[in-house]
Amino acid sequence: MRRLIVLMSIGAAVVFGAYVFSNDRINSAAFAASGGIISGRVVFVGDPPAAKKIKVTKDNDKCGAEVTAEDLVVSPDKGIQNAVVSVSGLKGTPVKTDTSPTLDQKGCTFRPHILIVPVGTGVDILNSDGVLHNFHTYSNKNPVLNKAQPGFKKKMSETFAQPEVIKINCDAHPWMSGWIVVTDHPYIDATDNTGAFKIVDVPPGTHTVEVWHETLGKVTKTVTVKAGEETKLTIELAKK
Ligand SMILES: [Cu+2]
Repeated sequence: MRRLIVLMSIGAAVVFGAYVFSNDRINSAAFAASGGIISGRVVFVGDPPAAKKIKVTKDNDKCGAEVTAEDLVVSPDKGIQNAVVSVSGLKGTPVKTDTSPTLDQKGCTFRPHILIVPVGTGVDILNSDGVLHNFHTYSNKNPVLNKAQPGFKKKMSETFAQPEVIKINCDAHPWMSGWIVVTDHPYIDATDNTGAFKIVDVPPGTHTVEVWHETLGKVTKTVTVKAGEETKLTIELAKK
């Protein structure tokens, strides 16, 4: 009996192992066939200006005495945060997460400063401050939104049907600004606080990578992607 149990265990392990192995092989084969990765950093050329401070003139108990301007955020090693990197001319379904994309109004700033949103997906607009905000979009392709969000209204949901880079402001706090980037494809990322980005599953071939930053403008770069490989880029932006 004991020997039988041992044999059964070995058998189960072999079957389980074979399953895991074959599953891994299928996954890696699918990845290799489907595309490569474009990753890297967006960096500032020259000496970055010191971060600007903006005086907070109301709701100071929730928003503090000042906020740091986010129109140009550069790390000590010159990585530019909040640049949007995308691959031009590719079609695909945007990456959707299990939870709704979320834009919070916190400390009288938009968090995150740049939110990438798939077309047609509900965006939760939160009010963590509990003060009156007024959400205002400056869009051309999507309807303009100009909505008061009183302190008691913790959440609003909005959907954007057309791909567009939309500037957002708060009419109650003029220093509040951010961006909603509505995308109809998955080949897009915003740089983090080190200036890093990563775009996965890019079809093999030669592509144009576009970088956009709200005050430094746009640059493009040609890149060749190979299946299953990671292509690293350093993209430089300078003050115009
Ligand atoms: Cu506000």
